[in-house]
Parts: sequence; structure tokens; C-alpha cells
Amino acid sequence: MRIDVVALFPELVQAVYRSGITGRACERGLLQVRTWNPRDYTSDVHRTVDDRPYGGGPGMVMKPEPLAKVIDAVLADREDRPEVVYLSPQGRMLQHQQVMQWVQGSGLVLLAGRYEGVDERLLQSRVDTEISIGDYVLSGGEIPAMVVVDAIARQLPGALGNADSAAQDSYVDGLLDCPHYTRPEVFENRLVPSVLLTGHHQQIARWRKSSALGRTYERRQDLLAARGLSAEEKILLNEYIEEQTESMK
Ligand code: 9WO
Repeated sequence: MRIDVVALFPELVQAVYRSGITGRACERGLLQVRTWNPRDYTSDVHRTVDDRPYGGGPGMVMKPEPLAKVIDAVLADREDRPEVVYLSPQGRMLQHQQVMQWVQGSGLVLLAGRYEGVDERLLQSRVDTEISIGDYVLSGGEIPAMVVVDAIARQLPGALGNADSAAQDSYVDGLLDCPHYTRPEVFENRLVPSVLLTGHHQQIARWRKSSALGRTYERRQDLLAARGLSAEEKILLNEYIEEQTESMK
């Protein structure tokens, strides 16, 4: 997998492959991340990448020409025809399913904007997909680009220490993750749920599924509605709700 990131602050993006799972994926050669600075594709002495908005108003807009040049340089440097993704609050919301589709491909070109955004004509001519990582505005697209790299990297076969953890991830099943506990058994008078101490794997799996369903029901009704519940899952969810009601007495 190769991901090229076009950004005015490449140092920021480079942090993503210096540590953790993404760093290891790069060391193992599963992932290659390259950064490209549009400023290196300017031709004036000031290396100008931004200009005032037509129509007036505050702030600056990223000029189309340096971005076109840098994206074309990236594409010329690759043998495949990667999807070009622009990170912006106007994009379609990033979903796990989209991440898994990208994992199947050979890589991406990520465009991180700055200032008030990118000239619309550049988006029309060079960008395939506009993606948002959430409903908030940041100071640039670099951190969202890192989010995309991280989400992809941990799904690459061989990236994780424990090969099974990615399959058990939150969202894989369309549900939120169950709660996790480690030692000690008592922390500030709070106990670990007793079923987890029994070593009864079937009951533990049942409790985890029930907790995952319960939390999703409490926190993300939208996920449950989109996914639906099997007859077995309805029983497990009812068990959770009854248990909660019981402990409130
Ligand atoms: C800045 C601004 C200032 C005054 C009035 C309006 C304004 N809009 C913006 C703005 O949206 N700037 C963006 C900064 C331009 C594109 C890159 N930037 C960005 C990307 N901020 N947040 C994101 C982003 C990307 C993906 N998912 C969530 C947020």
C-alpha cells in the first residue's frame, strides 16, 4: 500500500509513520507514506500557494496551479491510478466500510488543505472523493489525512501484533466495543464483572456481545437501526437491559 500526502505542513504528517502501528507497518514495508509540498511546485520567488478570494471576504484560498502540478507529479511517480481524496468538512463522513474498501486497493493520494480551502476548479479537475472525519473545523487537512493513514494502516495484513485484534475491532460488527478490564480486581471499590473472572469462555463471549449491544443501544441508536438485530441478539440486548434495570433497584 502506498499513500502520498500533499500538504503544506509535511512534518506534521510525517509524525504518523514515526511511531506505533503505522510506524511498524512502514518499517515492515506494508505501507509506504510519502509527503509532497505544493510550495515546491511554485514558480515565483515568494513560492506563493495562496491568494485572496474572488468576491472578497476574510482569509486566503489555495491557488490551483501549484496543487495541479504537485498532484500530477505524484501521479506520474506512480504506476497505478490511485483515488485522489480531499479532506474537508464538506466531504462525505468517513466510515469503516470506506476504510476497508481502500485497504483492498493499491493506495491513495490525500490532499490536505489549509487556509479557507482550495480553489473549487482544482477539486473538480483533480479530486475523486471529498471526505470528512467529523463535523468540526480544524486549521488544516493534515490531521484528518493522518487519521485516514492510521485507519488504513491498522487494517493491513501483518500490521498488528495480534493478528486477530483488527477483526474484533469496534465497528467491524456494526456495534460499539464492549468494556475492557485489567488488573487489579478491585479499583476504588469498583469490581471487575464477575463473569470475566470465571474462565468460562462461552459465558464471557455472551457477556461481551450483550454489553456491546447494550452500549450501542444506549449511545448509538442510529447504528442499531442501520444494522438490525437477529433474534438471538434481541434476547442478548433484553438481558442487558434487564440487568441494568435490576442494578438500579
Ligand atoms: C476556515 C474558515 C475561516 C473563516 C471562515 C470560514 C472558514 N472555513 C474554513 C475552513 O473550512 N478551512 C478548512 C481548513 C479548509 C480545508 C482544510 N481545513 C480543514 C479541513 N479544516 N478542517 C478540515 C477537516 C477535514 C476533514 N474532516 C474534518 C475537518
